[in-house]
Amino acid sequence: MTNLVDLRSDVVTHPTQAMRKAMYEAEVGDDVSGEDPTVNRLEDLAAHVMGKEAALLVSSGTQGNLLGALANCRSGDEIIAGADAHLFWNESAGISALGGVQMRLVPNQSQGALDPVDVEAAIRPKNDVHYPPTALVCLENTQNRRNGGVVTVDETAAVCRVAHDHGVPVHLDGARIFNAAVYLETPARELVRDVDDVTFCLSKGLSAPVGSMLCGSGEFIAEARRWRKMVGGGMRQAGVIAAAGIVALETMIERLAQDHANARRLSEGLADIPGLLHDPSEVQTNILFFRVDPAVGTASQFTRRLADRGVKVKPSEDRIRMVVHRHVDAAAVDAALLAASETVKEMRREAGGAGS
Ligand code: TLP
Repeated sequence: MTNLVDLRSDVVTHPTQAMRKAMYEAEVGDDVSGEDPTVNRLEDLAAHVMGKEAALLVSSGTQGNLLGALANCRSGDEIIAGADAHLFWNESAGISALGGVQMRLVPNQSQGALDPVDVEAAIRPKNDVHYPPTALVCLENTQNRRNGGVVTVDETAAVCRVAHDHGVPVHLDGARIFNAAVYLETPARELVRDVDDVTFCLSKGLSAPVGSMLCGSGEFIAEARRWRKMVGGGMRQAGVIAAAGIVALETMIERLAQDHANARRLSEGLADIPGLLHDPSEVQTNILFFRVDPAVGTASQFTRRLADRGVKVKPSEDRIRMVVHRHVDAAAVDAALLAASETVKEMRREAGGAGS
């Protein structure tokens, strides 16, 4: 059966026609030598949008987080991050493996923010040879594993205040920062005002085919540029990629509100399906998680059977994640809900009517 609805991630979005045209027509040069005019334009635009001095085009969000760590830390340092951080769970331990950096985890609050009290308590005392120096605090907004939860300006400021009081810089994994900005109706630059550097993705809800941006001070970006070359991320005529990124930043941000509205529709529909456990009050942006009542079956059984009905989702331990994006409209949401409801009905029948 063909896939009717792909809810695995917003990374599956294809470039728009306007992006394809811009890529076709892109003026290019050798970006490693700083000579690609389209990359330079994108980097200037990203720096402006984030209110930072400079920006760097990187291959992925993972590379943005890696360079954020490499440029801020030395081998033997320690990073403080949320226990649900993407850079802890889903980036192949790159920061530890390539940066020689240890991670100290503090709990994420329900929508993903870190408690400044926890962060302050985790900062290592200086001048004690037993401790690794705390070199960086990492935040994430929106918080992927917390239902795409939104972290507010005040919550970000509070953590930055304690980190900065101890002379520790703050890196933000803002892969989906524009989802937070649209949800809060606050410009992204406000949300990142207090962090020292931020990475965000062009290739998720914004629909560009490739690329993320790392933004920060001129000095920091110069250092990150050196590290990018070292990890093999220096690209040549990357203007072809950057052209789509410019279209993404100029035209694709506001429409994320549609994804949030469709995610809400999906969330409310899921909450009404007996046998699925889901709380719509947790959903703010385009990501949602739910569980299958254990009396009915497991997340992986549900995922397999849903795929047979043409709906692709991602199991994540005992939860199932759905991510709404540009290729999922209201009709696709309704089709996914029907498929989910029929799947659970079938599973409940087989389990002898279990689950409520
Ligand atoms: N997240 C992806 C992958 O984990 C599969 C997804 O589908 O959600 N930070 C955050 C918060 C992210 O969600 C992701 C990607 C990244 C960083 C890494 O971005 P990429 O995939 O560009 O390396």
